Amino acid sequence: MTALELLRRGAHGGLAVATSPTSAGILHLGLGNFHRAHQAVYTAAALADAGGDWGIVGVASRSRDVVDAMRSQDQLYTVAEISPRGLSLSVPAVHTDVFVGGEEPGRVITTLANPSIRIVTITVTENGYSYSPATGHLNTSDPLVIADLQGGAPRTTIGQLARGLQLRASSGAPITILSCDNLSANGAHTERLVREFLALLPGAEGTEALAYLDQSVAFPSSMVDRIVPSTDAGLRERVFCALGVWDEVPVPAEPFTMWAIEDRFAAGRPQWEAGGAIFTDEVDRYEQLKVRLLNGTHSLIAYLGALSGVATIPEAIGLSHIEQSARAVLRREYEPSVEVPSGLDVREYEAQLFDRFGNTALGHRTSQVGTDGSVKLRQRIPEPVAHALDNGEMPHMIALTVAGYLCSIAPLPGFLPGPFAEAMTDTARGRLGELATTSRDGADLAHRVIGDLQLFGQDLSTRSSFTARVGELVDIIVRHGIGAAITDALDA
Ligand code: CS2
Repeated sequence: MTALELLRRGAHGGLAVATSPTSAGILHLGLGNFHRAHQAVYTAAALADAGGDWGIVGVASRSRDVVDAMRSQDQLYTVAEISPRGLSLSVPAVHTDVFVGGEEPGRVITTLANPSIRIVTITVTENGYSYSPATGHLNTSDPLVIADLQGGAPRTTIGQLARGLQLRASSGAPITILSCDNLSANGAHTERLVREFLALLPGAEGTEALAYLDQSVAFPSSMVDRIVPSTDAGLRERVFCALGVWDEVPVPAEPFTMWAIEDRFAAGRPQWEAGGAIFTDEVDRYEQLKVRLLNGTHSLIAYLGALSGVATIPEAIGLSHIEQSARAVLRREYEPSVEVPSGLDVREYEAQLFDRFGNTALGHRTSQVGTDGSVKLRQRIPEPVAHALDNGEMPHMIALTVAGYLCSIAPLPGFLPGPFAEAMTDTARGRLGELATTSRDGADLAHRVIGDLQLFGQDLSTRSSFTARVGELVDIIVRHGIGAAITDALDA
């Protein structure tokens, strides 16, 4: 597929194709499907509306696949909005260049230091920030962080940001670093990790960069939302049938999309409002609402669904006891812990969420949402659990989510979690799996993981009644199955 072909077909077929920008103002770290169906789409709308030098240089962390395919397609690809009503295609032509950061780490730094780049956007997932989930600080025992601190071309995102900013400090050119990952207070979190990295550098090296950060670098927070599954062969075929050209890397996405951003940019920004972005002082509220009501409920559906032998989120939510559990966790346990953004109707938000979870045409997989639970749940559960317990309530459905997670990732000997749970990847799988093989029962496992290991942070490690309830539910799952555990939690 060439740009020309796409543009010609777009002109004749009514396909939305933005005009490619000639120069880049944004460096994006994490060229995955999410970025290509989210920030890229907003940027295309901004360029179509107001123009500007806001092309994107996209950096994939390690994988060559998307980079090679995009290069052979003049950096173009299709976003396929999928709903039970059908397929709607668009081509956000906003990338001026793409490359693999793991192969060219020096280029990440020099691009970041180039004064024509004025924003760095980041989607490297919760797992990509090199911090210790227990403390929230930079994980200085991670060998990759240690290597980045010692010099040479950095491999971690935080190392790349810190080294790039260090180099940029000599020009003094202002820049904005905009995290778009599901981490609470993601701007402040990213800034803290970059500062911790710089503070550990010897002599004046870090001090000068820190002074530059004080003067010229902004780290606003943002809340991003769009369900974006992975690409499969079926989608390539469908796009080919609709478009008549072969796109190797189309991105499937739900029609819904949201981006709430703190309007604190050091060197300008695209008119992302044109794509519907909300600039607000209440990003923290949007973020909590989304990370808890959407992502927290999503995790529950994923673990209960996978353990019930179900491949997709819509199939799982189609089972009445899982739907009931999802409504219970959202209403009784997540919702009371959040402050709703002004003007947002939470009942409408909830109704929309359940429509989104139920999008059968999208087929979002339980194994995808259940992946990396060790890092994701850390963002989703500790505060709502503390909120409930402090109000004298046991959050049974969040305890069930954690029990489902443990049974999926660290099954006790003799328990078979099934193929969808086994397909979930998690950096803690090895460690937790070992703990499970030597645990006496669910109570022992929960105590070791939540208490001793502090997998979900220090505060939760001290909440022994919650840990005990998780352990009880693990034992029910192991002895009587997931259905019995759901009934137990719902009836409690
Ligand atoms: C999901 C998210 O994989 C997960 O954990 O909850 O990726 C979710 O689909 C997005 O955050 C929606 O914006």
